[in-house]
Amino acid sequence: MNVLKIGKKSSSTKPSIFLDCGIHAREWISTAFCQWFVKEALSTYGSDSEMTSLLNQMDVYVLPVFNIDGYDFTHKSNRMWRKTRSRMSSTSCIGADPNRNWNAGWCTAGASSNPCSDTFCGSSPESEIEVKNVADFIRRNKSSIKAYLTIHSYSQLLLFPYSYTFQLAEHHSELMTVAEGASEALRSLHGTQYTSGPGAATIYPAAGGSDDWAYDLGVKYSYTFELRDTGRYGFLLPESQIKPTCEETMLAVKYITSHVQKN
Ligand code: ING
Ligand code: ZN
Repeated sequence: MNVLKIGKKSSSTKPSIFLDCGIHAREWISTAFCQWFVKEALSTYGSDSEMTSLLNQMDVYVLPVFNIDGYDFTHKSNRMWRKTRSRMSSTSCIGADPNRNWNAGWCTAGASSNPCSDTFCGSSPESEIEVKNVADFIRRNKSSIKAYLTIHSYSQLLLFPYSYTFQLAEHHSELMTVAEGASEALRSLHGTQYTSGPGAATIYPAAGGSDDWAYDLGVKYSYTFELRDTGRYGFLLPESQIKPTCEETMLAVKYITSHVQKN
């Protein structure tokens, strides 16, 4: 797995933001967004004041493809694959859901203990090597990481903790205010409407998700994006929508990073 660190070089550790794409194999617009983000960062540093200030003050860790084996499988065998491609000796079913495998209310809601299910939570928290690697990375850099952003599709939602419980997060009102500002920024470009809220109440209860785990570790600004669309094309978002989706999502991401920088 490769993670990029983007930011102005510094002799001391800068505060940082962690961004991942492609936790789920079939959500191709997600991996497209990380690629777009890197291009924008490199091509607008020095000309765009918001990007310049962000990369001067902070580092952005970009994990462009989280679920590498699953992503490869969607190109070669099954376009609708979601999970990892790990094997267990006890079953012929393959893979676990990398967004049900984190140690956050693990396997208590909206997840399955059946290895053949698309929402299989895995044999234990962090049983999936991809999840273990990213969790280790975030734990190791915990003191610098101020925000965790993870990109999924589809449904046009901006979600934040919690998904494993209906309880409101300690920073619920700030997380909600920032999410609504980000959604408004996103909508300003092409009119795409997003709904903001805690995962459990906004999409469905689901334990073992990465945003809940990062938040409980102490990363306050922890958000899950569900990009376009709302179901017409779903995971098979047409090529013509890649650019507008990435452009509008950039505005929301920049809104959040600006807020994080100020806090
Ligand atoms: N949706 C997410 C999923 O993993 C989610 C929703 C977000 C669940 C945050 C848990 C935590 O099911 C998609 N489309 O993957
Ligand atoms: Zn997903």
